[in-house]
Amino acid sequence: MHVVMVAFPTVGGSGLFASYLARELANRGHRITLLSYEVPVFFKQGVTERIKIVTFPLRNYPLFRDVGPPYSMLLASSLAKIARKYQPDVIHYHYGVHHVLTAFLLRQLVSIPQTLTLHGSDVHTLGKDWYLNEPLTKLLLSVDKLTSVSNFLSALAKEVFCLDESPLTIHNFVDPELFSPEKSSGIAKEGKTVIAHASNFREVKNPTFLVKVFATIGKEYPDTELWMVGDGPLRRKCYTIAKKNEILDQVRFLGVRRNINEILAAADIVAVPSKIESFGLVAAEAMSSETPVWASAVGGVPEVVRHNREGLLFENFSLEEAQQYLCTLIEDVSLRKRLGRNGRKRVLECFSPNTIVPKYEKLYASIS
Ligand code: GMT
Repeated sequence: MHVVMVAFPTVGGSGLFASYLARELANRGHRITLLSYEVPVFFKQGVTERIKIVTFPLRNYPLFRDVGPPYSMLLASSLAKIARKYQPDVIHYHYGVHHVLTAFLLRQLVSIPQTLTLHGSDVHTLGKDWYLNEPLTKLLLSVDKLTSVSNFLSALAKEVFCLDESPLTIHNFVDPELFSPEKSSGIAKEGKTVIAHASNFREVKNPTFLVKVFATIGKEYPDTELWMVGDGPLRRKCYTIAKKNEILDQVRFLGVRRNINEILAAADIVAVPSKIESFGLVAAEAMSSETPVWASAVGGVPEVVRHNREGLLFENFSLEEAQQYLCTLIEDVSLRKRLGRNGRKRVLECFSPNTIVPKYEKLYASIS
């Protein structure tokens, strides 16, 4: 099949997942055209065979200084050109906002099957926004088949957009070769028990909650370190909390790293304290790396990490419960080992390319 994949090129979860999916489909013999306004981060170092990256310019005009370029229109006209020239079998958009408008516009230009995957904030945050809800609700109808990355998000999308039926849930997958316990060797831990957190340090990722929890227990466990990986608006606040609580010697701010897989594999615990998460790719990546997860039981996270099986999940941001679970994980090495092994097993069974990609192939065949 020839699939045109449309995604944002940035490091966000939806763009990253679209790149993973493009690569897996290409490995299975499909032809992929990946269309974006820049080369996606994942493909900056080169492209696999059968994947063609096409970029379109985000043309602006002085009059649009404050509103930005007409992204949806530029994308629709690029897609129309590709559709007329190559007659691909299907267009697959990742993320609802902007792309539903493109899907609507494209329908006026050419006839081609279109599917769209809802990823998270396009439903639970922007989808609920009063200004966006009505247009999104109407525009979603331009897409032949909607999917979402968790049962939680599918149910929510049905409610938020008053859909007749829920989007088809196709969970995300992770690459078990890239995220593997074997990748841990590149990282020196100097005998410490390491809790790792990797995010864009936005409100929704709730990194300050993690630092607060660690601040209350860190001193009891002087051989424990908290590694904060990534960058974003709350990084400074996390630093201030750590400083105020005099735990800076145990908290390392590592900044944006390319070797996330090595860090997740080397860590003893991976922390995902998000306020909301439709799936939680980092949790699945940690599981694939045989590292137990300490996370908030929000959104689709419990569909990925099951409490006491692959990790420990605290409810309602109870500081007490979160502290208690973190202490349990720090102290109980055999529990960590058991949860870690279960995590990898679960990824191989439920969230691997071999299990998930055929579901997309089936979906494409059903609408093309
Ligand atoms: O960063 C993005 O591109 C999308 C972002 C969001 O805000 O919707 O991430 C979502 O998509 C990921 C890939 O499907 C999921 O793993 C994340 O859980 C989800 N993030 C949230 O729901 C906050």
